[in-house]
Amino acid sequence: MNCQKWLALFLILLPVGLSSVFAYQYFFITEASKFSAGLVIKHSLHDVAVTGMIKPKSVIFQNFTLDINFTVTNVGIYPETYNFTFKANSTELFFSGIEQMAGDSANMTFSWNTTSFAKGNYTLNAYAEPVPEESCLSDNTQISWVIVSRMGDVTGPNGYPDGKVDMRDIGSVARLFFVSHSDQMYNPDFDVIYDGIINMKDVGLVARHFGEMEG
Ligand SMILES: [Ca+2]
Ligand SMILES: [Ca+2]
Repeated sequence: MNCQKWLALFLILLPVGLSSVFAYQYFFITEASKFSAGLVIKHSLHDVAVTGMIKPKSVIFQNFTLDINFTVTNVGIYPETYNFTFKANSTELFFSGIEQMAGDSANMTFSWNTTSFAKGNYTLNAYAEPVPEESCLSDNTQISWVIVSRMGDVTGPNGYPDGKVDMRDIGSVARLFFVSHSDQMYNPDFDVIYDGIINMKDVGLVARHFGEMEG
């Protein structure tokens, strides 16, 4: 829920109340709207938010590095000091203390080297710790996900890495041969050497690991 939208919703109620032919309805709706709007305004004064988390791809090979971008914003009306944390599952990967004037945004990039991470599905959690008197907490968290896979394993029968490198993986990359990031068909997960173009380097890397699997 975005708290600012609730404020707009309550204010819209006001004219609805005015046009009512029943005085008691008018009274009830306007008074309730004023009360609700007042509550929302009061609670929106202190409000920090994670306003962006961008991951370039959803599949990353173990031992590779994924750059993740974050934006945090002070959407309240007071200067705030707060903590930002980024976790993959329960592991804290990045921490930053933030100091912002009202309305300010900050961008951060974290390079996640997956070398010491087990292969598997990771829930990414970007979190702005609430400031005192903040009640709008729904915008303090953004969630995403990434799969860390074995080298060469980009897909499987269900569309996700399946632990083995076979013709399905090579075919998926080869089918996008010479597709670049500006093309609609471009899939960053198949741009395994992540440079904005799917070419022989990408196909070659996957092909070199052909036949490898878990166990
Ligand atoms: Ca596979
Ligand atoms: Ca590439």
